[in-house]
Amino acid sequence: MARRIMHIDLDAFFVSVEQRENPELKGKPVVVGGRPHGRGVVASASYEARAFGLHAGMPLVTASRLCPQAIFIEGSFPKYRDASERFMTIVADFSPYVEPLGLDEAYLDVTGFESIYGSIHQMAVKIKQRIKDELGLCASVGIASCKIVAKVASELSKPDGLLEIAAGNERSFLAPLPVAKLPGIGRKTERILNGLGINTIEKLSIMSLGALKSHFGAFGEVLHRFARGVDDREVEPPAATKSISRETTFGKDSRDHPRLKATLHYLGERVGAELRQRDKQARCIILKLRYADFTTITRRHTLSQTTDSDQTIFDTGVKLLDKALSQERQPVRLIGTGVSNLVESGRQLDMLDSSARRREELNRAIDRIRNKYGFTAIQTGRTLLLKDLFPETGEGYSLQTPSLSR
Ligand code: TTP
Ligand code: MG
Repeated sequence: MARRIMHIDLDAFFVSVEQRENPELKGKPVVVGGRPHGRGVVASASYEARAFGLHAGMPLVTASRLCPQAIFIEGSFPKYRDASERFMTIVADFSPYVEPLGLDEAYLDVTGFESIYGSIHQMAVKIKQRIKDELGLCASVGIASCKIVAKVASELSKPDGLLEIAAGNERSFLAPLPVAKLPGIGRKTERILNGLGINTIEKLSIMSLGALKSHFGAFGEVLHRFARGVDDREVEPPAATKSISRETTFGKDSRDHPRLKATLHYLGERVGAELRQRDKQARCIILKLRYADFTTITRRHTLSQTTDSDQTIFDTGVKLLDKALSQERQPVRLIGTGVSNLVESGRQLDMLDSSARRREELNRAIDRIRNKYGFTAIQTGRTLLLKDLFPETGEGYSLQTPSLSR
């Protein structure tokens, strides 16, 4: 099936967040980046400011000369990060194949999604609407058969745009555009190309591969493909979590075995809960210790079967702990436990034997209560000892777990 790729980019992102919070800024030339006479550069300019020639990267001094009436705002990053996270969450509701780029951009592989939304165009309309309703921001969307064309399309459609390039039209769509519109072509490449008389993407697309390689090396091959609207790069979701771990530093160094074990149990339950929440199983259990002199060791044990059970994480951790302590006399400053070599769980309860199954069901029941009332709503028998270590665990019920002890 021919691929459909969507590129979404928020319009004048930093500025739009400021305008959302202060409607007086709407419809005006606004710049986020700092004081007009400071040494900084423009980070984001409203479209009204762009009409005066202002753009990202321009020194603020130049910007205030070109557009003295512009409103300059220093900006505050946590606000933008928050909006960015919410943007990515909305987008992730529409496709599991999302590749976030920076703060305000994402690629989505939406191949085959027309069956859900009627058309990919309709899907894009819905995404834009949710971003508007829930974030108060405008997004521009490009749709095409590959990343590069989708990205150029979203850029060209701005602001508040939506542009779909039909399969087969990639090259003719790019052809008339100036070379600088092709992502990857910066000032320097543009200058070299212009020096060779290459101003449009069409002219770039008919340059020989040999000539491009002689000027730009390996990048010449990329230019050759991109200029013809050819780009087989996949949409790559961020690398999956490789390990999960928790650790804690004691207020006072300790070699007290029950205390070390109880802490390990508490940390192991946290690791197990996250493992199950992510629907993963682990093959490798990790123990980390830091001794009083700051020497830090990590010990691993590989299981014969994958697990997501608190009990297995704990039992394995204790074995590693006992072995490590037998080889070292110092008290412990920090203890941690974790899991790695993760696989999708794809768990089938029926395949487990009855005691493993009971344990599994118990773990899940505990997870449900903790999700509802907080992690410390339940303490398993072994972690009760931690009340003085973690006073906040003193609240809530305690659940003795005889079924966990064999
Ligand atoms: P962009 O998406 O490149 O720009 P934009 O969202 O402001 O405008 P457009 O409508 O053209 O998409 O970058 C997103 C944000 O990243 C931008 O609002 C501010 C920040 N940024 C910088 O801090 N410095 C920069 O040089 C650029 C390009 C962006
Ligand atoms: Mg943007």
